[in-house]
Amino acid sequence: MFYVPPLPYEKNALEPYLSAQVIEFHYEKHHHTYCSNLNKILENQPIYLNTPIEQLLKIVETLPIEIKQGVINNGGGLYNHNLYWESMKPHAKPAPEGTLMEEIKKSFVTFEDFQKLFTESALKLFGSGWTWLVQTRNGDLKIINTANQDSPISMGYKPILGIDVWEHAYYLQYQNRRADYIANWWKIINWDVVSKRLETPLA
Ligand code: MN3
Repeated sequence: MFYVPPLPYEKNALEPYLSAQVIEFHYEKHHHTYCSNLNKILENQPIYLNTPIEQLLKIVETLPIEIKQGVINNGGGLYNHNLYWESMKPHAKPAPEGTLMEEIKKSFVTFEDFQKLFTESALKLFGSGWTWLVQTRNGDLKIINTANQDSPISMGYKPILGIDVWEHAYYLQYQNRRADYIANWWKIINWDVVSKRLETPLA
């Protein structure tokens, strides 16, 4: 059985950058629905139901055809949102320190250049999807966009940081102003959690 981890803060804790109302719908409705759909899809597949979500996303291409797309959509939806909520906090630092900062500079020269490229990538994503900072197999950092709930894990990458740019992530508060949502999201990143991902192997 899969479950949705508790939010690591109160629903109003990220205001004014992300409203309690957005979090209420996004976490309680969207996120929980991915999880319950995944459990439903796998209810007769006990082996997969007991596989860690990261492993399941890694082997998604090998899954039986009748469950594969459901796992891509709902397993991806579960994992991506777990990572999204964990990556935010109130009273956040403006930038990472230590290894993550060094690696970002190695790949993007300055932190500001990284932020600019990441933001541009998120702004130009057409339709529903996510923008990610990922680590490739040879250890480099890279910015990618994924469609729908596709997981970077299924592409052989380790997700380090991700922003949900589906309209459901911001529309109630920002309407069509995706740029404002992204600009404010940078103010609530939990860089300690994000840094730890870089240093920890994927489960
Ligand atoms: Mn979402």
